[in-house]
Amino acid sequence: AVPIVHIAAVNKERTIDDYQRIYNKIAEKIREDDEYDGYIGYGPILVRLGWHSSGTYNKENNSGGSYGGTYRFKLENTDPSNNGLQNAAHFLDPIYKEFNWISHGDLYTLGAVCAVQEAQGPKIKWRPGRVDLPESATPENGRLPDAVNGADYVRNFYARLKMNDREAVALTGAHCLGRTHLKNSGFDGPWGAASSSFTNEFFVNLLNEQWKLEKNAAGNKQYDSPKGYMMLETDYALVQDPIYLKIVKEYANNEASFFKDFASSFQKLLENGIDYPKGAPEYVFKTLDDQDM
Ligand code: HIF
Repeated sequence: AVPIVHIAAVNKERTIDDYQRIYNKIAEKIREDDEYDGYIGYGPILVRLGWHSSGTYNKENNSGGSYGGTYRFKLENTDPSNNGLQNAAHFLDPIYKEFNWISHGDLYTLGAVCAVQEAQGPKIKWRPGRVDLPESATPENGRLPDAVNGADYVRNFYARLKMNDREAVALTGAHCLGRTHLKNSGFDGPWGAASSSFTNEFFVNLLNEQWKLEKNAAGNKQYDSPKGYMMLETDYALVQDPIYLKIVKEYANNEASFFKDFASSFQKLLENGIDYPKGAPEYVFKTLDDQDM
């Protein structure tokens, strides 16, 4: 088969200021619509949309991924793995209306980068150039991960996204954000106390809480702690596998190390499958705080 090639199309008319304006609009709307999901706000679900629109990537034939913005097509946005993400897509609708020159893939990924940074997470380098592809480019359902699995599955899943063990563990730290919802995934509860702040709390809780495997109200197994926190089986796999465990301990003790590795792994996740021409611009956005906004 002919390999799929997705070359970033850089719009020479646009500068970092144009994208920073979109970043600021998203950030201000996160701040304004703060009552969403019991005052967790829209940040976590925007991170999930950015990653799910990228996480369909398959390194075997370079298909899927964020490039084509195919989440906007029904086949992809009705994948049961994407339950609940319409809230993030609707959040972005007015932003897209105002800045309709941006591609969907650029918007979904920029939303995730904005949400991580505004939650006090690391700065994540971001590059424009994704192009809206036609519906025929939509990947089939079933490429997103299933949480009822152990370390072997996690390792294989991340390998399809070209992620090694360190990158897999670093990425999983994003589960400090948000929560699981029975009506979306059949799981219930948050991973920790600070669901709207990006910290290394996920790793600290994984090591320090008293976890018990239980069946939730939907009949699905999850690990629960006395404080009301939860872990998916794929999360808990990170303390069951000795190679993963060593990295979990490192990140629990060294937030800076987690931030550094998360920033590079998350950029890679959002850019999988895209070829950037030499000299393609790479941006680091200012937070609203940085701008005294
Ligand atoms: Fe998640 N993830 N994720 N995830 N995820 C959920 C929610 C969030 C997996 C399963 C789930 C990543 C990897 C994996 C976020 C971010 C990232 C939910 C709950 C499930 C079941 C959805 C719901 O019920 O609303 C699995 C199996 C993964 C791979 C093994 C990434 C690394 C951690 C790549 C990642 O960045 C975020 C943020 C949420 C919270 C969404 C919310 O609405 O609060």
